Amino acid sequence: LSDGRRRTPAILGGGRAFDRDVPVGQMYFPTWQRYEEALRGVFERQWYTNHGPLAREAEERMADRLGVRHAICVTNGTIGLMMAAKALELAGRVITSSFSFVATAQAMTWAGLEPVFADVSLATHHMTADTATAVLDDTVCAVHPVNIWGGTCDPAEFEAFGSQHGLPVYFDSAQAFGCTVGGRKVATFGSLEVFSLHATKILGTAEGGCVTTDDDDLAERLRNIRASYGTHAQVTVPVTLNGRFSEAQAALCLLALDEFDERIDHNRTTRSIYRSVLDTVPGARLLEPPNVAMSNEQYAVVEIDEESYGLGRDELLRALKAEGVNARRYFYPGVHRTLPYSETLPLPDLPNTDLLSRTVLQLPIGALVDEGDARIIAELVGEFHESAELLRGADGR
Ligand code: T4K
Repeated sequence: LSDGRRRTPAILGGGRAFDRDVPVGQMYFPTWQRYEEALRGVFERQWYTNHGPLAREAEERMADRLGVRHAICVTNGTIGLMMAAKALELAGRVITSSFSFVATAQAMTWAGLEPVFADVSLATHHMTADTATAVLDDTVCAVHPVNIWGGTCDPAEFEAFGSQHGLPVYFDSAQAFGCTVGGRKVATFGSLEVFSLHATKILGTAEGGCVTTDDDDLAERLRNIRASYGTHAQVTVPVTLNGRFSEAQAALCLLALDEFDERIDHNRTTRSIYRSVLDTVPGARLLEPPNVAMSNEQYAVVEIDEESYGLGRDELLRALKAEGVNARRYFYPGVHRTLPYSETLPLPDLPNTDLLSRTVLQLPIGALVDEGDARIIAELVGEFHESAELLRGADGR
């Protein structure tokens, strides 16, 4: 590769560039020794869940890190989104982005709401006040922007939009933990924000989530919903569930907070390698996380322009997979084209979402990708551009 030698791409029968599958997920975990040490205390105390000492400490440290009054840790991000809708006592239709993970809309459906899909900006991949306005009507009861790619929408713009139309605004910030916008930390915008702490996220607790808010009453409602009227003063809520954060999750969370800044640094280095190589490849553009002053750098998102790159996104994906590069086409298709929405809702006109879902590719980044891996992957993208004619239509079978 970097020495200029030509190799036969694996999809055409050559040897694989990697002898393992390189994942897109972050997969940052502490060493086994550190985790064992933390879990020893859990076993000694024989207190495994139900808001134990590690969960309480994790919530304090999360709130501190995020600069918010309340950080309510939950079993996973999806449950956090379901709880959010119930805590806000929403009823009706909610504007959101279809260019997201299906859980964004599915959590609404669980909560008895109907998603109204707004389009996104081609430049930022995020919903804007303009695209939300285009689908706004009297049946809408809230706005739910989604922050993706370690970037965000313009959250202050949405706060103003909510005030102007008398609508609560709550954010799916599953992919934006640790980001800042114009001097304000993501976690403090709108009525509340929901983060995912899944293993594929930069602050991973295997499964996990966190709901943040500066509103004391809302926080109390969320805590009551989380644990069947829970651990704090009881307040009336529409419904409860079990969204508890176990001590095992909390142990991982505390260790992850210790390592968080190093993880961002590692991701930043990986992205800079991708950027330096991909800058020389026509038609393969690395997206910079939009709107943020600081990003968690947790995604390497590439837009493939078929005409100048020479191959379509899916052809590139197949060629990468054959090499052991487990790139992903998040988010394909847009949620509006997935079940049940494709059958139960009129198909909305979302040209930008449809275009991005055909052209965007996630490259591996995170703990399991070192500088050498990133260089090889970026060079493969360049090599496939050079060999586009040979590769067009190849399916590796
Ligand atoms: N809102 C947004 C905007 C979200 O992105 C998400 C989650 C949510 C809401 C909901 O939050 P959670 O309820 O999940 O906390 C993955 C994640 O499971 C999901 O958390 C994430 N977004 C979504 C974007 O990606 P899949 O179905 O693509 O995951 P999977 O199993 O295919 O793994 C992805 C990559 O990571 C592969 O390369 C394999 C690798 N991997 C994965 C796991 C779990 C590993 O190497 N080891 C592992 O343990 O959804």
